[in-house]
Amino acid sequence: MDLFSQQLLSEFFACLYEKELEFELVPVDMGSGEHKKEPYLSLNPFGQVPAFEHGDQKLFESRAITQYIAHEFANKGTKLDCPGQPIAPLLVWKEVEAHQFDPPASKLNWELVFKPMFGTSTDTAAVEENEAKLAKVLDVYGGSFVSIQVLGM
Ligand SMILES: N[C@@H](CCC(=O)N[C@@H](CS)C(=O)NCC(=O)O)C(=O)O
Repeated sequence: MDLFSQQLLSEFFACLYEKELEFELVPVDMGSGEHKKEPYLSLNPFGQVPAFEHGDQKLFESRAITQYIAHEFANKGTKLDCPGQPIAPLLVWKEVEAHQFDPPASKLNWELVFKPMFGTSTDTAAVEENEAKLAKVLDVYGGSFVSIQVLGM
């Protein structure tokens, strides 16, 4: 089982350790553009980290990878699904995380953390634009809609 990534990804480590799985972390040198060339592109044709290999199975997209691990190793380690719990809030808020929260948060991570690390300059207009988008999402997360719909308060 191999996890290809440039950085330490807490959600994968949490998932792999909870499932008590052995794996190898294969570093991808994004600074030299390793993720945009073969052989990495054969793991993720979009040239992004992370990617994951389990036997003949090759996966990319972080949410697909963690869901695959939870499903494939359902009977090992900690149970990561929630049988018997209402499914609707889980489905909705998983999509919100993927489509509302993650795009501006990832962009800010890229501009403010990775670009300086690789010695390239931060796009300040992109930072401003994505800070504003993220603030709107965080307002929803902190608002009464979430308290009622998700937390049932
Ligand atoms: N939707 C993808 C996003 C992956 C992603 O944005 N990866 C970033 C690093 S955290 C990346 O590879 N950026 C380099 C690029 O897009 O060229 C996932 O969740 O796996």
